[in-house]
Amino acid sequence: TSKDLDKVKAFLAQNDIPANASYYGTQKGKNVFVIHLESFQQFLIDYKVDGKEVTPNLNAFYHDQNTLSFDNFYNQVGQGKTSDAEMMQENSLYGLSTGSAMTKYGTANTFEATPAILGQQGYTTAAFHGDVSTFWNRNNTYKSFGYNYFFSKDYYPNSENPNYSVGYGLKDKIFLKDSAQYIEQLPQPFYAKLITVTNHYPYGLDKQNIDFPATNTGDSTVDGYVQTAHYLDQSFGELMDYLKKTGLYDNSTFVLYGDHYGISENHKPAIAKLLGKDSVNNYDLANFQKVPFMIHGTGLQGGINHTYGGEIDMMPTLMHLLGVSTDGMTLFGHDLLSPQNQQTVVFRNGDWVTPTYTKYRNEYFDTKSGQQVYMKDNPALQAMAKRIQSYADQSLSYSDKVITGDLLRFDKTRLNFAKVNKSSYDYNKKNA
Ligand code: GP9
Ligand code: MN
Repeated sequence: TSKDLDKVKAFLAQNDIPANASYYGTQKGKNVFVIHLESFQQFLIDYKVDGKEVTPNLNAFYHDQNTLSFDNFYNQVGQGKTSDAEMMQENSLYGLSTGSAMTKYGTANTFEATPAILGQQGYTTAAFHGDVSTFWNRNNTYKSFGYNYFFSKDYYPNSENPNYSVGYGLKDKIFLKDSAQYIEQLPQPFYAKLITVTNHYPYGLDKQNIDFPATNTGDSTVDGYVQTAHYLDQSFGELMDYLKKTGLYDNSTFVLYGDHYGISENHKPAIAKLLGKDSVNNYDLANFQKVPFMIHGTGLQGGINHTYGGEIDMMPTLMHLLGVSTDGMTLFGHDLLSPQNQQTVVFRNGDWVTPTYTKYRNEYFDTKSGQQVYMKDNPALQAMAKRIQSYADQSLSYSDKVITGDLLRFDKTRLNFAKVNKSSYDYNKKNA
């Protein structure tokens, strides 16, 4: 009911923080590229194998003076994996504790998603992905999010040719190259989301595309990861080279993020080897959940930002850079550039990270030193854990209520927000 939404809004109002005035609106009106880096973890940035960088193009981008790069940024997905990352990135709503929110609620629910909001600001919005349109119920969910266009596998030349695909879909080099052809034709300003897929478990690549040494952890499901990550990096580099030639590079803002881990916690000995450690504990595993988050724009004041945050924070951060007010929006994340950011990262299972303490799998650690800390005889930890846990639990349960109760349909406070007309969109190639 609308009373339930009032409770959610009251909770969000208690935790509301102002934007950073020196960044607000600095990217206003620019084209936006969102590049979803499949299964890409932060540890890959500047990582070397046999003295060679795995991802030279992404590393250069990460260190560019016009890139804001976050190095304490965590994935917060649950079982919905990619779709949870998308839900957070587009809506600042968490995925659900089980299953995929996009699959269960994407078709019927009301959302106030980034494409719909930017559509109202005069943007053309399009999503691109080299898999079939139905995966994670994207074909329906993107209508609810307000995407004008969704270019899925059918739209790409030769997509039926098995040599053009590996794993879940088109090879990233082909996918990004052909997507650029569509993007160039979009009316500007546009918001274009590109979801890559080659760097996906089980990290397979045809011989001719392998251009990097595998690691030798002895774990065969892990050792190909740097090879597909390197391939993703090359695809990204080729896209950037192309966009520089067309001029789109200069009048666009780029948002890059890794959606979730590539190497699961079932591979602890291999993780230890990759990190150069004898073994890994829960603190190392919490750190291993870090993924990249980078925003690049010409003239943007870049640098490596150590603020603690996660995927839920991407949308308010981007909105403010674009000069779109988030007042009245139902967002569970916070602008990572706000000087008042509370830096509380909530994992989908209720664990959390702050700059002071990390809670992971019922153990507590000093976030700075990595030392395990114990509740007993530690009043500072007790007080903080109680406060943070309550915030984490409330955030997750209120976000769940928004989705399971379809609460945004009751949102009367955002009078200016035109409701998305789902039936006005047709993503079927046959009708395009
Ligand atoms: C498939 C892709 C993979 O379309 O996006 O999703 P994931 O398995 O990473 O959740
Ligand atoms: Mn994924």
